[in-house]
Amino acid sequence: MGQFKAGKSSFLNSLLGQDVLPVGAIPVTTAITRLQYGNNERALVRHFDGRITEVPLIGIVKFTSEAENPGNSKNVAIVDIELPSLQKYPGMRLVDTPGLGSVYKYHQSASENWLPAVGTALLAVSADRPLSEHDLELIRELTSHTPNIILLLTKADILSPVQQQEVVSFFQQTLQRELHRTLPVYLYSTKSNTKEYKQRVEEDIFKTICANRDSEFLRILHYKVRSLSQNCLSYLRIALHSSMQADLNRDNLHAQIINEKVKESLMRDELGIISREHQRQTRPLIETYLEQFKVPLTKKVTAKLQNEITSWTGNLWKLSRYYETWVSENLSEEMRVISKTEHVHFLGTLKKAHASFSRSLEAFCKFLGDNIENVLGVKLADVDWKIDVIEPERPDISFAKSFDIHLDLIWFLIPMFLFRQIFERHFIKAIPKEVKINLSRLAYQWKKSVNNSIEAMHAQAINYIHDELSTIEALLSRTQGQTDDIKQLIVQVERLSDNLTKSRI
Ligand SMILES: Nc1nc2c(ncn2[C@@H]2O[C@H](COP(=O)(O)OP(=O)(O)OP(=O)(O)O)[C@@H](O)[C@H]2O)c(=O)[nH]1
Ligand SMILES: [Mg+2]
Repeated sequence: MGQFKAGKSSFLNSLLGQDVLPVGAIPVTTAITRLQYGNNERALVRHFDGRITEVPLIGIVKFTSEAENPGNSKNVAIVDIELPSLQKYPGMRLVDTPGLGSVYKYHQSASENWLPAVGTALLAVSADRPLSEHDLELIRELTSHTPNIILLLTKADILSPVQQQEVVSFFQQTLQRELHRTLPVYLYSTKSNTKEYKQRVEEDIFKTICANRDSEFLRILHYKVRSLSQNCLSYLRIALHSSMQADLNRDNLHAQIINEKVKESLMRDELGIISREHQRQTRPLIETYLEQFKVPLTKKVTAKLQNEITSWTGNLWKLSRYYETWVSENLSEEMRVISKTEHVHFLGTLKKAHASFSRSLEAFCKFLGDNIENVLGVKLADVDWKIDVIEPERPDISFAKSFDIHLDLIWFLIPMFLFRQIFERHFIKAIPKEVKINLSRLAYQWKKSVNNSIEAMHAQAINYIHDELSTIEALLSRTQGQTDDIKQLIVQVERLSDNLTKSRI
């Protein structure tokens, strides 16, 4: 790797002892070129679309040089070259990359994209441009991709031995100051002392790597995965932080929107109280209203009975049956009439309960709307939360008879011609009680019916509140945080990274 014109391609040609790669005074290398051992000399051009073409070695310049493949218009991904001369480096691949920092932006991106694939990085720095800020930046980037970074001071021939030493110590000082590390530095020249330089580089770098090829490979691989894990972890921690923040915000949001004033359980309690209170008052209210009918009705029925009873014939038993049927029919009819004409007056608690439910819902709606507007700045759409007035059903007014005249059990002992008047009086005297019982039953039947309606309105109000709160709850939790998922990922990545550290080679 290295800046443009650092002498990368020249170095590799020199190492190979063969001018395989194009070199020049202007930016040249335009495609990643890999060199490795092969029985025969051959070059394979791999295109981005997956196409692979074999070209004569001499022809690779058509694909790897800027002059013949400007801006990589031929869409070359990689050129693979196989050379018998590389037999001395089994299992190793030399890679020439386009130079960094030239006017050709494409060269820059091609090399940067290669970074994650770097094994041992040999960073060429030309003696006439000793260690620029770009080189330092490249070292920083390489640090997350490989543990092996070696500096190659190229074009050493343009410096005197003293200057060479100066440059090398400048390298180390700068590295120490800027990156707090040192790196091995090798000198190279294709012009003078090439043999010595080459020998050192071969011995120290390439032969060492080849001798430990597999373990080096694993070591670099582990380093990459660890480094990747660390990068992932730092992103995941940011994600975790923001997710936790989002959870907190959401919880706060929830607490602010669904506060005490609109809490479902409290609303249920409140509506329950309204329902019970009004239901409790229904019967007394109806009974009080019916009170006014007692006296006139008693008078009317008594008069009618007095008028009709004289025509009844038979013994006491028969008389009693007549009486029962007569009272039952007449009072039922009277009750039916009252029920029909007066029932609107029985609905007082129903109307009051309706008003209370409506008020309670209105307040709930307002509080919720205010909360949402305050917290989210959104206005809740107007909802039509009208409680229907549920008309009570007309109760069935045919009452079973209720008589406590047990005298008829002994009718055969009683001579009617002596006692008939006493019995008639007895029957007539019983009328006020019958009227009272019938009115009370009417009140009871209507109470049941009215209270059923109150209960139905109660259920309706609860449904409104439940549905509304469920919708809002669902909306608030739709953006469910990913905190748990992220935490799990962090644990997985940490475990992976730990395992790699333990099996460190
Ligand atoms: N004096 C001297 N010049 C050299 C040496 N090595 C390479 N050069 C010259 O440096 C120039 C660039 O060499 P290249 O090998 O093309 O450099 P590169 O780093 O591959 O360049 P790009 O592929 O464009 O990034 C050429 O003109 C070479 O002749 C050396 O050791 N000494
Ligand atoms: Mg080159």
